[in-house]
Amino acid sequence: MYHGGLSHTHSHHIIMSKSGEGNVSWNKDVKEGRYERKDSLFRRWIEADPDAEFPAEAGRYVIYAAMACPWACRTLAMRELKGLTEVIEVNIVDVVLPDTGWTLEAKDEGATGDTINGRKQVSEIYYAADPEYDGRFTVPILYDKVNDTIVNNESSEIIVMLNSAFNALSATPEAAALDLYPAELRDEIDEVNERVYHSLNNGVYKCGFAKTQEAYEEAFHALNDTLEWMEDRLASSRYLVGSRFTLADIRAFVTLIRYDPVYVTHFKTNKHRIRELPNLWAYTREIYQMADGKIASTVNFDHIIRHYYCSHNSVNPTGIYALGPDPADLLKPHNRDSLPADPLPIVHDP
Ligand SMILES: N[C@@H](CCC(=O)N[C@@H](CS)C(=O)NCC(=O)O)C(=O)O
Repeated sequence: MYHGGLSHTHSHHIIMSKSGEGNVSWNKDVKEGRYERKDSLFRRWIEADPDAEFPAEAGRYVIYAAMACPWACRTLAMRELKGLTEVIEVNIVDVVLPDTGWTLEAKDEGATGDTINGRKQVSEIYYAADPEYDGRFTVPILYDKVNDTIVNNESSEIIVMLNSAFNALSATPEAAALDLYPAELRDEIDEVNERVYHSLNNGVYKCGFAKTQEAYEEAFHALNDTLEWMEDRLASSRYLVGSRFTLADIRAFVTLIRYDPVYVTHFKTNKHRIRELPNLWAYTREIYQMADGKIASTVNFDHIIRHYYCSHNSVNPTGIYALGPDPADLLKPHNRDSLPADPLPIVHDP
């Protein structure tokens, strides 16, 4: 079983230290001007085995997510592709993230509030799971109703669980069979993920939250090198790891889809727009259109745009949000069919 880079034991009391500052990380987790994302601290696993500590069961687990959040939306895309929408509930936080942390007041269209316990703050879920919790109050959260606890709050691990632990409960045999982390490709997927995580997924945040020119420039160059490397790779390869759509593509997509409307301006990642890199742009459109719009259903531009521009007061004090570009562009033909692709055994609902 894959456990990611860190142990998933409760070592967090050692890792985390008390901080008197606000909860949100973009002001707090900065060292010598560089934004340093902290590791997630709940790292337990749901397993197919009915005797496991957290066995896969219908109706037992809930994902708390922000539609704005690229990390959370990885897990929502997997839940859709794996036919698990009737098996795992989703609760959506409010659009704007105040200094005190994510709220669950169903303030915005598309925000559900906490339909399970009626909690108003994401931090309350963390304290229910661990009254001594001293880490960040992030989404996504994979929550267990039976024990009122958090199983895991690290999206890169939640998507691996969703890929295989719930297969017996998937809506269709095709969705159950869908394997986006096949054993024979894991080394290559992990290698791509490593680069894409540091320089792209987290790289855009390092640009946006940098507090020195030097830190910004370092992140900016690494980010653009990776985008250019991906653009080259996608000239002859349908997906990031050859002809097979994998977790590497889901993980890249959630950042690419936010790039032009948000990161280019808000995070100053303006060397390229994805729309000007033909292969990356066509690749982004293909994924958006994939699987009868199942992935597109996890993309909410209203939440994405308002969240970023209106939450990060230190980056954008006026809270004015930028309106472009037209998201309808995503529905233009992707023309990637000339590159070989393994068939994606998902598709229609029963
Ligand atoms: N490594 C985590 C990162 C999650 C994360 O940073 N989520 C952001 C939203 S995009 C968050 O909840 N931030 C609240 C905070 O930093 O206080 C994962 O991939 O699950």
